[in-house]
This record gives sequence, structure tokens and C-alpha cells, in this order.
Amino acid sequence: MTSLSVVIPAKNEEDTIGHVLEELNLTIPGIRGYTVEVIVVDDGCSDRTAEIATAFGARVVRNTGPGGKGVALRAGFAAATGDFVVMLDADFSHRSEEIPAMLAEMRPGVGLVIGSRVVGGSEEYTHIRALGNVFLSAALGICTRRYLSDALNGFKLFRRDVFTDFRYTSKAFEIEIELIANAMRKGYRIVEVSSHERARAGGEMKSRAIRHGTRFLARIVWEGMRGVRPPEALAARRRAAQVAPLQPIYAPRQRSADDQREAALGS
Ligand SMILES: Nc1nc2c(ncn2[C@@H]2O[C@H](COP(=O)(O)OP(=O)(O)O)[C@@H](O)[C@H]2O)c(=O)[nH]1
Ligand SMILES: [Mg+2]
Repeated sequence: MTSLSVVIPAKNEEDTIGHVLEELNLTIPGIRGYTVEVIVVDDGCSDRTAEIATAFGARVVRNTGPGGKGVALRAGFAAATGDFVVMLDADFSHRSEEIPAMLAEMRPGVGLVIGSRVVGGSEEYTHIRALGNVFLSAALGICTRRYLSDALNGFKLFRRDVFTDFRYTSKAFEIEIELIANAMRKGYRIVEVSSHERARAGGEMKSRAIRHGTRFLARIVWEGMRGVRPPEALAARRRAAQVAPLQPIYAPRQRSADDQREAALGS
């Protein structure tokens, strides 16, 4: 049976983590054909997040070092054992009932499925966030040639090797970009599905539009400069460059030795 790990990064989310896990526990029996593990990454929480997560049956992974959503997710992914990994926010904004539709898109050759709020809508978008998302998703397209409608959404499902085959370095929210770039480096297709984002159900928002937007942009440029083509595609391109260029079709045909002999006899 295929296995799925649900990884939930949580920074002081005692008001909402219970709702997330309650909904998830109702969704899991409907995820047919998969065994599911649930991991909550407690990132130095000073509230009851870990206690509540444990009470709902989740495995709690603690990040004791310096925090950040990226660091927390990396700890969660490293602990995950599933063939596929899905990330879910702890603020009850992502709907776990959408996971089966995301899994249905994970066909052969697809490595990453992203929930798109551009199609599904968001109750959290402010003008600056909506515009920032359009701008940053376009910047990603310019730098990597892969145009996505909602690159920044933290509701992503990916194959395990998108994480295990690389050394991740993102500290904060820009891990969204690192995941996309590495899925491309694996040569996987990326698919977007409609996803509706609820407003967070309580607690405090941790992201900051300007600070994290700047980090997103820096990461997009950096990943674009490193290149996102899979090694096989690069090798194929190099091989193609070594093949002798084709003769232009209007060039006179080279006469073979036989042609020349025949021409000499005929004259
Ligand atoms: N473990 C951990 N989780 C974080 C950190 N920062 C944000 N998160 C989690 O990441 C998710 C998204 O954060 P949120 O504040 O809702 O920002 P949004 O993505 O802009 O809505 C939530 O589940 C947060 O608890 C962090 O430093 N550590
Ligand atoms: Mg949120």
C-alpha cells in the first residue's frame, strides 16, 4: 500500500491545531489505498500546541534549534516515512478534505501537486498579498520557465525524493520555492489543483508580506541562477550540441566517388 505523510508546521497554534487534526482524522478514512501518518512540527512553541497534537494522535517532532517555517518543515520531512508527503498549515486555513483530489493528480511523471488559491479563492488575501502572489509567481516563471498561478501556497503534495534527493537550506517560507525548483530538477511535472483557503481560525499570522515577500524573491532569483533543468535534460542538450549541424537543404549534394567516376566515364 502507498504511504502518505501529513506534515504540519506549527508555531504557537493552540487555538487552531485541534480543529486541523479533528478535520484530518475525519478525512483520513476516506483516503483509500493509503496508510497515513500525521506529523506536527512544534517549533519551540510556548503554548499547548504539542499537548493538543498528541491528544489527537499526531506524532510530534520538536525543533529545538533556531526556528522558522522552512526549518520546521525540513525537520518534519526528515522524520516522514511516506512515499508521498503533504504539507498542511496548522491554522485551519487549508482544507484536508482536498487531499484526495490532490492525490488523484499524482500520476506517473508528476512529482508535485500544488493547491491553487487563484482558482479556489482565499479568505485571507489582502490586496498586497494577492498582488504579491501574482508578482512572485510571475517572477518564478521568468526565472525558471514554469508559470504557476500560486507558487507560494503552503498546501503542497510531493513525492518523497523531491526532498530526500537534495540538501535543503530554506529557513522560512521560501521553502515553497525550493520545493518547486527541486521537483523541476528531478524532471517531474508540476500540477495545480483548485484549493480554497479559509481565514485562519484563531491565533496570530506569522508571515509578514514585505519581509517574507523579499525572501521569496531572493530565493526565486537564486534558484533561477542555479538552474532547474534535470541532469538528463542538460546531458541530452549537451549531446545534441555535439552532433554535426545538418546541411542546409538548399546546399548542393556532395558527389560520391561513384558519382564522380560515372560522370568521368560519361564525358
Ligand atoms: N513550526 C513552525 N511553524 C511556523 C513558523 N512560522 C509559521 N509557521 C506555520 O506555518 C503555517 C503558515 O503560517 P501563517 O502564519 O498562517 O502564514 P500564512 O502562510 O501567510 O497564512 C502555520 O501553520 C504556522 O504555524 C515557524 O517559525 N515554525
Ligand atoms: Mg495562514
